[in-house]
Amino acid sequence: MELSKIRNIAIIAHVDHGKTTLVDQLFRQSGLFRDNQVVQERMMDSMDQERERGITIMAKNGAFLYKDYLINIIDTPGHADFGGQVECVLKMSDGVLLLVDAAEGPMPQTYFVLKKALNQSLPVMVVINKIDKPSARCDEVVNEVFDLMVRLEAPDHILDFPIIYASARDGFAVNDYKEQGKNMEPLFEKIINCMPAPKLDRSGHTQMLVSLLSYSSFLGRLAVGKIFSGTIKTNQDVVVTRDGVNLKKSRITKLYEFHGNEMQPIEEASAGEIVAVAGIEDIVLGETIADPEHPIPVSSPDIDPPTISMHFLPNDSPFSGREGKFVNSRHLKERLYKEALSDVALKIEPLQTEVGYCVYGRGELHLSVLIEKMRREGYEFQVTKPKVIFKEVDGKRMEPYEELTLDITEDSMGKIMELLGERKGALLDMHKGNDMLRLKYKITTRGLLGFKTDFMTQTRGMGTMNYIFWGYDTYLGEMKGRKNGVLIVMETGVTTPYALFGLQDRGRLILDPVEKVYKGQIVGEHTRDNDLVVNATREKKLTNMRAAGSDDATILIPAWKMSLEECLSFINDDELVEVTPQSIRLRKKLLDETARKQASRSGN
Ligand SMILES: Nc1nc2c(ncn2[C@@H]2O[C@H](COP(=O)(O)OP(=O)(O)OP(=O)(O)O)[C@@H](O)[C@H]2O)c(=O)[nH]1
Ligand SMILES: [Mg+2]
Repeated sequence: MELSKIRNIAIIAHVDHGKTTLVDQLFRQSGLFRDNQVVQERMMDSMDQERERGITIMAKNGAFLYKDYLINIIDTPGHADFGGQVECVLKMSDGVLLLVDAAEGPMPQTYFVLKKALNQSLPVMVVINKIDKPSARCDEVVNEVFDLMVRLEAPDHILDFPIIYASARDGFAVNDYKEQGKNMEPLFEKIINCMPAPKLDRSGHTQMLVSLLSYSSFLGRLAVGKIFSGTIKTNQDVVVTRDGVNLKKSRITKLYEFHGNEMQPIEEASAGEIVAVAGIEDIVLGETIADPEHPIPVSSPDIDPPTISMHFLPNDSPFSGREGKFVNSRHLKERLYKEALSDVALKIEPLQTEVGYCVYGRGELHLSVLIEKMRREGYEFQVTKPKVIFKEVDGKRMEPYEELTLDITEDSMGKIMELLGERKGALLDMHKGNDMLRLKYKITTRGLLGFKTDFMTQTRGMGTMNYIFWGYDTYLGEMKGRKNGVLIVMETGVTTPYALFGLQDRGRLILDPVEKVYKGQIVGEHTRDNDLVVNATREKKLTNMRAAGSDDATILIPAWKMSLEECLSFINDDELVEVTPQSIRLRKKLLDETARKQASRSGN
């Protein structure tokens, strides 16, 4: 494809503003599918967890033809925890579509992704999406986007951004939102007219920057990226390098281009095109595939540092090895390091004091998505409570802060403000929107850990919360942890309805009857602040006499089934979450009561 006929566009936005839905419509209306072809909704969200959670986790690219133009489109995740990928994939694009919800306006992540695009000097086209919403306020939102650009010190030519209005859901775009929309034609036209073609040298030496990595059991490791210079051919000898000094020899065995979200084999591709290379097993994000005679790397962007960490330990619970396929520390190590190769925001370090790994990431969701992914692949392991990463600056302890934006109804305001007060949040701003109240807080990342669960309960799922990394600031001192102790299983066995019934007054139970449990496992939350060892496996003494009505008494309150995220925010430092393909159990790190007492006496 001629360079002037290529457009490489990344779609960036806040969570849920409609990126993946827009990509669907662009694919559909470009005539990529047969009329009768059944196409899944939000097609780019192809991972299980993406479909279940309704969010994009991995950035992905796809391509389609419009007239005689090749348009590569990169769908990015909107959630702050996956922001590292946005920084990375922007290197493939020559321009961005900044999507903004016509009712919500710019949100924290809009600011973050726009900043990243401006850092890379990419031209921006603004798409005001969801104009079908009755609460849409297009003119105001355009002004807010303009103000945001000014705040970010965008240069004049970017302040003059092209604007288009759309309803990705209803499949139309219009240049004037008062017009009646028909289809996506105006958006296609604006992309080819307002977004630049790549300006690269096709006669230069081969250079392709790896911006996305994935794995297919069929093809092995797949490296996706833009060719920055020259051409790439199958059977070509190349080197893989990050610094131009350390070179790994390799060969291109399989080369692919994209059609929709599928790949088709090709023999050759040239600068400006986005392609996938299969079969280079040790290739890593940010590396360049280059000409062996002229190994010049393309610079890759600096990625924001991780803010939280968690220990991943091999499963040493008494039930270890029963439910998973991959159980030992070698499996754990290989899997974690493999993940870090394709996720720039993830860092892994071996622990000094015990067998296991410290995993650094961008947030609770980032790490819990990884845990869930590994568990589904058959891994068994244990994790500790997430911790934030502190820094020493001039001898002073600093900790990470987030800017938190909440949209809530007025009746939940009191409770939410109280909760954030306990977590040492500072209210920055409060104003009333249509029927919601918007609160802005500056809060430590530590204070925010586990807040989502409380927030959802207090707002009965009606509120929305968003946060972005604010930066490091003064350490705020001790933070109150969990108020309650836990109920701990006294001996290994099977829970009985009789025993659980007897425990209901002591606290909130998290296990059902007839579950296998081990000594030291957590069976519930105590009503008081101390831990209590209880008998959860007691059988009822059989008597010959049946007391009238006594059997009816064993009616159990349904167990509190915590999600993985809830478990992670529930546990204390001396507790672990045991994860297997079939179960999520909570346990004391030290299973033995005497050992726990000794440890607490010696202050460990
Ligand atoms: N009313 C309305 N809803 C829309 C429109 N576009 C998308 N939505 C809805 O908004 C929700 C989020 O859409 P997605 O396309 O998943 O949003 P996203 O930006 O890809 O979200 P993340 O990838 O998680 O950041 C879905 O329920 C869509 O149906 C639109 O134009 N109008
Ligand atoms: Mg999406």
